[in-house]
Amino acid sequence: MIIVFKDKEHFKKEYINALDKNFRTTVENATTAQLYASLAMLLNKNLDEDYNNTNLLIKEKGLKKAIYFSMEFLMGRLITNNLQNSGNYQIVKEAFKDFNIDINKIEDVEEDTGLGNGGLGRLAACFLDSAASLGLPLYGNSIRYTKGFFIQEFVNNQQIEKPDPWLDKGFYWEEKIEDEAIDIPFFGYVEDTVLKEPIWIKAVPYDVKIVGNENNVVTTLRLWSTEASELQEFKDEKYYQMVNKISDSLYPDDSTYEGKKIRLQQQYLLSASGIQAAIKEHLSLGRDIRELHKYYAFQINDTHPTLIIPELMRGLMDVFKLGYDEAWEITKNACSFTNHTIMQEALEKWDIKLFRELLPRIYEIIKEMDRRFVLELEKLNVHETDIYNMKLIGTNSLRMANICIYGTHSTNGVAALHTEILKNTTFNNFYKIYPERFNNKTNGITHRRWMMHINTELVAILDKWIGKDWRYDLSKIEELLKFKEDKKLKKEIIDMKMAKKIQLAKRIKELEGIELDPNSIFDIQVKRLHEYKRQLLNIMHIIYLYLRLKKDQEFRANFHPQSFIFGAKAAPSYHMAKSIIELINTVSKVINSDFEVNDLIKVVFVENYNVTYAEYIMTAADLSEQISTASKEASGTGNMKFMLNGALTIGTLDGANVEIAELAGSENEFIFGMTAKEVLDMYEKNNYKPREIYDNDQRLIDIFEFIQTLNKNPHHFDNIKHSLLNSDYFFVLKDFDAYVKAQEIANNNYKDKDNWFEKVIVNIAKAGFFTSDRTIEQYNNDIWHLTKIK
Ligand code: 26Q
Repeated sequence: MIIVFKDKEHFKKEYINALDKNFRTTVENATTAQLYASLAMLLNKNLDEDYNNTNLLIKEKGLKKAIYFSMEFLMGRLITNNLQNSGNYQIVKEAFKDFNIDINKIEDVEEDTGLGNGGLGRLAACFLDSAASLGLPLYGNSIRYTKGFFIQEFVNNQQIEKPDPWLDKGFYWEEKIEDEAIDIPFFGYVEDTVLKEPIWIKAVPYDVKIVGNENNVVTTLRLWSTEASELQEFKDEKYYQMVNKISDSLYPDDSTYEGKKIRLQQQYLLSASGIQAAIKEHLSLGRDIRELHKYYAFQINDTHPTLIIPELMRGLMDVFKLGYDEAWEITKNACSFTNHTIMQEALEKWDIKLFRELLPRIYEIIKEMDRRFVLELEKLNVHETDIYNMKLIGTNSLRMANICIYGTHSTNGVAALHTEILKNTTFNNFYKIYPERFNNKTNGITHRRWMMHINTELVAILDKWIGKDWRYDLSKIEELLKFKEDKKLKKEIIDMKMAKKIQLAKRIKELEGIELDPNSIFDIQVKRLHEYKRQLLNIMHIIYLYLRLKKDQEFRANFHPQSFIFGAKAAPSYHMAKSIIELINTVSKVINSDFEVNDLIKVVFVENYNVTYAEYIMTAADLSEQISTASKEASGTGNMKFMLNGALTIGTLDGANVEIAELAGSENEFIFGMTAKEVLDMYEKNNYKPREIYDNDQRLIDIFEFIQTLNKNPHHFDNIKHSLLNSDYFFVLKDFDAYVKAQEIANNNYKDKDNWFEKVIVNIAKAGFFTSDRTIEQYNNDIWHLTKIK
């Protein structure tokens, strides 16, 4: 176990020295910012030894490394995790107590490292924690965006985006590695496979330490930044602008044409720098380039880093002069691909003209890949429409998913249902030809951050009832099941949930100014705002409830108070998503100030939902809202965090909800609505008539009449109504009745505390499967084949 500091007194001495050295100040006189900065710097420096030893061991033993290429790593704060995993949290906490300082106040100084949009980015962060904690040499590779994901503010109920200059306040966990900078060429033209007169950009790596849990392993997340290159002779204003733009900001999940070129530059920069760094390291250790795939596994997180495939081909052929076939075998063996979406419109495509202008040599290589692929398919007598659909290059665009499936040995989905849909629908044509490439890796979450660090109340209960082994092997949490009927355990779980609800209520009171009753059901939907995730269905049900509570006395008498909590950011150009946020905020104000009902229901939309907010929210839910249109949510990971902390799921059979319901038993969740098969069939038959549903359901008519009263312009929210009546692509109206019924059952069920908390215990006990430690072990066993460091 790494204890960086021998004991409390040792830490205090070093810390007092650090404050003096950094800021010429003392514990008594320092600002919280100085207290935080000195703690972060001191800890970071003290992790060096384990970091160096980890590197040395990997080199000496010649261990294979996996590089996780991802445009996003949504890390949140590092301080707590680094203190906890390094085994120093208790010592430091005690020392601060002696100083009369609340350590939470110091942790609160740290800004979130928000280098991601949502699920995909947070998954990458969980994977780093799990791999390091399992002792697997997995390294993250991404971009050091000067601005993280935007900060959300609400003005007149509407979302406003503010930049997130997260580095400005000081980021103490990174180290710039000047020596390992790499020059990356863009534009230019190709003569005989050689790129002429490109514009050079320097990619400079900053390494962030990733601390394994109490195992002395420290790996890294490498973030590439951009600077002017020494190779670039002509440098004007425009050049410097381009240099800055590339690592300036993270692109929110939308597809406006603005900024497309920059996004492609980011993707190539990330891919080329990572691949070239690996090749350099490989050669510097005296190994043969032909053995690259034996020492590196490159994981492609969604299609955003697709270009590692042609970039690796370019290196092997143009620089190391291997033949095409040999280069192809190495590339395919080294690379593997994870898909995170089945939404057709989200499958990445790049305009040929733009691509060829920016990356002329890479384009040639993809063209050659495509030519050979078509020959292979023709030889296999594949039907010509299938060939057209599978080609890497379509009429106007490059198809990144096709390149990934063809150019790797493994394609995986992120939940069982999702992988089945990939195999049978989305990529069925590829599956028929390469069935052995397709596999499932159901997502996971690191139970250290998402339970141990944020729910010490639950940790104490588990330790007491089943011992501590579950901490290192979360499947052992199932031992709790034997006690599910035990009154004492139930009481402790009830108290834990109450404590977490009170803590969240306090935070919400402070930040949002809204008071919540911790005795009410905490019903929570937090995730990106997307029509397919159906926050709209949630708020429509709330409006229905509101109207009914006001007029139906019997219903009122039987209703258990319920607090509805939302958190979500909408992509800045996603108008419908922004309208839905405005609708929820508007409804929230009406309900919360209506004395006829506000002791029974409250609605809160928390501002700027991010990882740190999530750390308060995930533990405090009674009901976890997972209500996407079946087939649309690839997996979801919030659903797992809620489950592990004792919430019951109200949800559709979508993504990993299917596995949650299978593991915990659907009698212990509130499952409703269309199945994925029904949804996909209905799309195919094209016979859905939302207007008929609307016309025949007075509740829906009343809801939209009410919505018309919310704004002085009755047509203000008409876009929402029109979209539902004219297409309702995500079947909100069709699932409305089933959702209302599921909500009614849940509300009723909550009144029987004994029964509810037995279900809660079953859910906690069955959540072991969802640790990302399990996910990472599976990636390793099936795809990467790394040896553990110890
Ligand atoms: C694409 C083009 C241009 C700009 C941005 C993007 C872009 C950015 C982010 C496209 C997609 C994303 C993020 C996708 C994502 O988060 N997917 C989620 O991944 C989770 C982890 O596997 C799953 O649990 C979720 O179901 C899935 O929605």
